[in-house]
Order: sequence, then C-alpha cells, then structure tokens
Amino acid sequence: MRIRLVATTAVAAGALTALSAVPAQAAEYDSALKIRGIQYDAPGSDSNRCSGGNTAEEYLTIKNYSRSTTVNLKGYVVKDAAGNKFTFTASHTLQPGDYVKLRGGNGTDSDTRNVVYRDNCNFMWNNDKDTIYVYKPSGARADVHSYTRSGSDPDRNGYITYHG
Ligand SMILES: [Ca+2]
Ligand SMILES: [Ca+2]
Repeated sequence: MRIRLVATTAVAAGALTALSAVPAQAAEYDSALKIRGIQYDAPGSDSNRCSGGNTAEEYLTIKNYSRSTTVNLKGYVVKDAAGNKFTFTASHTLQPGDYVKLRGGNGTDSDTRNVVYRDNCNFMWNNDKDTIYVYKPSGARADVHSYTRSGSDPDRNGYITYHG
C-alpha cells in the first residue's frame, strides 16, 4: 500500500522530476514515522486506577511509512495540546511497515507485541478535543493532528484514523 501511494503521487506529478520535487505542503510528512490513528477515548467508563482502570485501552498508534528506512523510536517525543509529554526513552525498532501502540498505564514494553506503555495511569488524550504532536529526537516535528469528538469521529467509537 505504501508503494502504491508513492507511485500514484509520482504519476500525478507527471514529470520525471517528481521523485526529487517535494511539494511545500508535504514537507511536514517527509517523516518516516506518522500517526496511524488514535483510540483517544478508551471504551467504557474512564477510570485511571492503575489496577482495574482502563487507561491502557487509550492508545496512539505510530507507524513507519517508509519503504526502506528502519527507525528507532528512542528519543521521539509525543505531546498533547496541554503540553503533557511522553518521551520514548528505550530503544524500540520500527522496520518499514512496522508500528507501535503507545498505551497508557503500566505494562511490559514489547517489540514483538508492538506496544510501549506510558507508565502513567492518567489518561493523556482528551475525549472532547485535543492535538497530537510527534517530534523527532532532533526536535523537528514528525507529525501533528488535531481532533474533536464531534468533527473527527463520525461513528463516535472513540477511534480516529489518520494515515491508516
Ligand atoms: Ca481519553
Ligand atoms: Ca471512529
């Protein structure tokens, strides 16, 4: 699917220079890692109790959309509109097409299970509206998306797809 998207872009550009020409509006998206989607509202009634709560059901999925580049999440930063922040402090390798679910609560991080826990039982993503920022270790922005429950989640299931 990633290959098809790139091919479509090249055809649409209709020029041999397409591969080297980067549209200004796409500059934000030259990042390999982007937001695949977010379960901003955990199913059920929100409870931030570390034991028995549902914070772990709230998650952000970050995917490596590159065709060839493997990326280590170490040093990447996720922030919300209020400035709450999570930094990936451990190595977690994402091969092309690979993804990770950043879940709330406590658990065992696992490459094979594609999961990293925030080790914080409080919810991070507001259920009414919020903004998701992802920064590279350099501080450059990798991706950003704002949402509202009323405008971004037509089926109201608490999940929004971005780059799919
Ligand atoms: Ca939430
Ligand atoms: Ca939805």
